[in-house]
Amino acid sequence: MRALIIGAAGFVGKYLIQHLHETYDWELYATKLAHETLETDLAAVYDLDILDKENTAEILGGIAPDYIFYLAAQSSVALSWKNPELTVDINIKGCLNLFNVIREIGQHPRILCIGSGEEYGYIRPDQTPVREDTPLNPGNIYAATKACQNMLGAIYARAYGLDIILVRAFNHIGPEQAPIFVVSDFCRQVARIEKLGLEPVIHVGNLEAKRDFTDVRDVVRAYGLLIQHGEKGQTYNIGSGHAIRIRSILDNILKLSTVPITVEVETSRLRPLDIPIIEADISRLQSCVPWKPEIPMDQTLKETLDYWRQEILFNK
Ligand code: A2R
Repeated sequence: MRALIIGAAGFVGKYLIQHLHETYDWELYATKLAHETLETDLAAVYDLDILDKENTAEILGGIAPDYIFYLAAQSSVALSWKNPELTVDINIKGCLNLFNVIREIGQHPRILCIGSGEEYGYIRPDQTPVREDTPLNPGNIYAATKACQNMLGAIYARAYGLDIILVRAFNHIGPEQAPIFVVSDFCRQVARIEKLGLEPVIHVGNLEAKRDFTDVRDVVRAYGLLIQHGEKGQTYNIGSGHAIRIRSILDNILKLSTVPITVEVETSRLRPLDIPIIEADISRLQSCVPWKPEIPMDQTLKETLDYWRQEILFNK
C-alpha cells in the first residue's frame, strides 16, 4: 500500500508519519509547502502547494497512492478572522483541486479528509454531545470553510464515486503544537516565565468555554484505522467525548509550574462569537473501528510544558 500525506509539515503530519511507519507496512509519501521543513527518513517528501493543480496532478500521477490523508489547511481560527480570503482559498479551493485532479487523472485512492468539530458551531445544550447529523451552524470563518469542505467531500463521493471519508476532528493537543492554540499557548507562557524569569502573570482569553481535547497521538491512530475501515461518503467525529472547561486545563498547567503564577484575562484575547461548548459524540467512530483515547490529559499537558521548557532553553 502507498499512503500519501498532504500537508505533512504541520502539527499532525509528523505524528501521523511516525504512527503509520510504526503500525503499518505501507510505503509513505508526504508533501509540504516549499518554504516548510520536514526532516524525516520515514517518507519520501515532495513540495506541493495544493492550489497548484498542475503540480498536484504530477505528484499524484507519479505516486499513484492507495490512501491519501488530506491535512493541508489554514487551520487557525484566529487567522481566519484576520485573513478570510486565504482561509477560503486553502480550505475550500485547495481541497476541491485535490478532488478534481483525482477525477481528471482517473485514480481511485481512499481519501481521508480532515475537518473540524468547529463546524458544528452554535449548538444548543440539548444537542451536546454533538452527533454527525446535527445541522451545522459554524461560528467562525475557519469553521465555515471546513463545513464547506465536508459538504463538497460528501457530494463528490455521491455524485462521482470518489472514495472520500470525512472526519470532524475536535481539538487535538500535544508537544510541538503552534502556540496560537490554547494549550500550547498556556504551556509556552508558563515555560517562558520559569526559564526567562519574566513577570509571573499568564495572559488568557475566555476561560469559560468548554472544548473536547484529545492527544494528537490518539487522533492519528483513529486516522489510520478510519482510512482502512471508514465508509465512503460518511463523516466521523474524532474526539474524547468529554468537554473540559479551559479554566480547568489552565489550573492543571499552573499546578505543573515551578513558580507561582497569577492569571490575567485580556479582552483582546476574547474572540468575536466564541462558542460556549463543543463536545463530540464518538459513537459512530467507535462502532466503525476499535478506538478509544489512551493518553491521559495530565500526560499531554506535562509533555507539552516540557517541550516548551526545552525549546526556550535551547533558543535562549
Ligand atoms: O500554513 P502553513 O505554512 O503552516 O502550512 C500548512 C499546510 N498548508 C498547505 N499545504 C499545501 N498547500 C497549501 N496551499 C497549504 N496551505 C497551508 O498544511 C501546514 O503545514 C499544514 C496544516 O498543518 P497545521 O496547520 O499544523 O494543522 P494540523 O494541526 O496539523 O491539522 C491538520 C488538519 C487540518 O486540516 C486542520 O484544519 C484539521 O486537521 O483540524
